[in-house]
Amino acid sequence: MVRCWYMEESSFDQRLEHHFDPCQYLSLLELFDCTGVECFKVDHESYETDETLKNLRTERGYTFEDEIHFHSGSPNYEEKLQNFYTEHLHTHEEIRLIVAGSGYFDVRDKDDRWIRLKVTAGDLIIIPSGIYHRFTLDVNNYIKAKRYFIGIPIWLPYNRPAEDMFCRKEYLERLEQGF
Ligand code: KMT
Ligand code: NI
Repeated sequence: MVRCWYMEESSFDQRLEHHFDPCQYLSLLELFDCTGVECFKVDHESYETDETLKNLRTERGYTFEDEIHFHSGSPNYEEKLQNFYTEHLHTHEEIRLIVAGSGYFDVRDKDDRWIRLKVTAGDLIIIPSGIYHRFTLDVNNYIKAKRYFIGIPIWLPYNRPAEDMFCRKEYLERLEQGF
């Protein structure tokens, strides 16, 4: 299951956990309330027949899927790692099911503080459109994830600041109203 905590912001090695002392964990409900991020548990060994995934696909209408594989031997590894870790948003939800390996998604809460989400095999996360976020591998340097999308996929990141974008304004309204 996804674990999440407020992260301290030192720039020292992005692949570490970056806990405060003492650690400041959040429950998944607290995470949802202050970000709108949703987390689910899926059987990663037979995800094709997993009921949770099946229901999400039909209820939310995912029509596209592919797989992303990212590790220290990937082409342009350093550049990609930095691009993933540059704070950005998207005009659509970012839906990821981790099938192997692990990593961190960082998301900004309503007070603009970083929350670090540790994802491992079987974690499915939905990052709302319009929220500032980023991704990094952890010290194991390996992740394999399924990506889902409603319609024709648009993976374009818009780096912060993107305050004038419609999806940003819409996100802030939903955050204000409590999703
Ligand atoms: C993304 O779009 O930032 C990613 O998919 C991160 C790498 S795979 C979990
Ligand atoms: Ni993204």
